Amino acid sequence: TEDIYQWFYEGRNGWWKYDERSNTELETAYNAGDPACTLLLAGTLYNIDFHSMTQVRRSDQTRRRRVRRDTPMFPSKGIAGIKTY
Ligand code: V3L
Repeated sequence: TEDIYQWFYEGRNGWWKYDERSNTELETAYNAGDPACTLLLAGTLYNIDFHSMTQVRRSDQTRRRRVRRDTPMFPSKGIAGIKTY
């Protein structure tokens, strides 16, 4: 709720914001200096690596997306697949 930074994952033609709970988990892990963070997203486990700045499915490493940590004002398609206009 108090996060200054927003995490984004890449879609086909732009960036999506992570949901608020995931964003807080990412910020906590990142600020703790952890190398990576594991998230359960829609029933699927993903690893977000803070060095490569990518998100990858733990069960299928070919399902990889770029991620970014930026201001919440950075243009996005919406939040976690829900479009905002
Ligand atoms: N948060 C929520 N859903 C996710 C996330 C995440 N961090 N990562 C993957 N998914 P994959 P366009 C995305 C969803 O990487 O039109 C968007 O949220 C992912 O949803 O192969 O390409 C949109 O809902 C996808 O449905 O494991 O920009 C949708 O894609 C599914 O998990 C279309 O977005 C498989 O992703």
